[in-house]
Amino acid sequence: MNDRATIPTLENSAFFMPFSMNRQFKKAPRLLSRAEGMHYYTPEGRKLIDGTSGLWCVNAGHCREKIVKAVQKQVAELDFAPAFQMGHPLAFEFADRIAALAPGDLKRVFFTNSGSESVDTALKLALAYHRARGEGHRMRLIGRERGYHGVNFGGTAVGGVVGNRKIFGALVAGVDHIRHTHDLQKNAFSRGQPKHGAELADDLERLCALHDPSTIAAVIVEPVACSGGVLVPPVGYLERLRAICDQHGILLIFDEVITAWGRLGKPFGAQHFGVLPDLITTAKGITNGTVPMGAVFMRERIYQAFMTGPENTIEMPHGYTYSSHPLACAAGLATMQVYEEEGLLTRAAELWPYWEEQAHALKGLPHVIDIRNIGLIAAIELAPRAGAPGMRGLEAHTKAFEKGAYIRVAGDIIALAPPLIIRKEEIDELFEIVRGVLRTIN
Ligand code: PXG
Ligand code: PLP
Repeated sequence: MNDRATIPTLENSAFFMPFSMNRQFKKAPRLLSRAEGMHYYTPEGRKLIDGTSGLWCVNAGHCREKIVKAVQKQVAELDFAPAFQMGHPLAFEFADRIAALAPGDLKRVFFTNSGSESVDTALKLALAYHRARGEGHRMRLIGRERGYHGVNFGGTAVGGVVGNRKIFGALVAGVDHIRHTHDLQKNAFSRGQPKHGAELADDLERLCALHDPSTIAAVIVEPVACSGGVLVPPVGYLERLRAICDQHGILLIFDEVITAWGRLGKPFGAQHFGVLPDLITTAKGITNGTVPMGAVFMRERIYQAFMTGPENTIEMPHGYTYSSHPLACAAGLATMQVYEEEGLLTRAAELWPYWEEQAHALKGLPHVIDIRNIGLIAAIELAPRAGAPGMRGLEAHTKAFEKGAYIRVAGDIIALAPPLIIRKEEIDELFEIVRGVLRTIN
């Protein structure tokens, strides 16, 4: 029998919610119980337009039939297969499928289960690569202020969002950070890449001079820093970082957990910017958010550096129980099929001008101090309320939920990145809701 008294209410639920205001949420929950295409539905049946692709991951829209069917079929056929010293065919097929989309010679793929795991995997690969080549003295890892690289130890250490690191102690030794690129005085209301700030990449030269470049293994940056508030790289900035890394033998890692899989109008952000990193981390859209998965892409020389020595040795003592999980591979293959059939990996480039126009049309609304955009991403930055930073952002989030849109905020910055299937009428609808919300925030 169902004894109601033993069913926990949401208010005292055991669930310790991630990155959430637990107590506030549990008193006034915002629940989602169903999704389809561009929309979420609440348990009461209210329809919400999805303004941030879930958490930047549902690039083809929700509950796509091909992906659903592929996962259903797979779970009934091969639920799990060990990937250590064993394999299943879909893992090899999926690696080859996504490697074909990757830029340059980044054609070798290591599977993980999330962006955080991809980041820590890439950092470990960088350290091990240098060691394999006799440069084990390269132990330092460089991140960037306001960068987000997930929540595992390595990613937290190279990350630069202060609130995400300060309570966790010393983290990982030998980490330093270059400056972020956000400069509203020079670049407010930029469309696409801001004009000013390529020279901020020279901050890496400062760290090279300080630490000696021969101690630095890798630099990790997001081509567009999304979680930290949508910071679009200034024109020439990424090229300059690449040149400095080349000059000093430092590996350049692009964390493309958000920018990969079509967000900028190409399969990878690196292809949009025309800058080739040494490693790329991905996750999220790789399975359209359906089954957790991540993948690290590396250049051939990195892979080959490990393929030396006797063949009866494990070349990379790293991997996860669920690396190349059959459900994730099935979901990923179906996702790539949907992306290809519907042209979704380039659709952001087509929508870009319209998206940009509609985003910048919000200029002049109360508290709006910046609007910036790239690909199918836009950010609306609000002036913080005196003495209460983040409150305007929080209000925007909850009011949008009431008015029929799900959107993400980072502090007082509204971040929009809808599924790549969005139609122009839906772009209008999304910005109309945001406009209505902004009019009511004091
Ligand atoms: N790197 C980057 C660049 C990311 O954006 C991660 C690593 C970590 O991925 P996992 O799968 O471990 O969460 C991310 C994740 C937001 C938001 O609204 C962004 C992320 C996750 C949740 C919320 O900004 N990015
Ligand atoms: N902790 C223990 C005790 C384990 O046995 C394992 C994996 O076998 C792990 C952690 C790592 O788990 P995963 O491979 O899912 O990351």
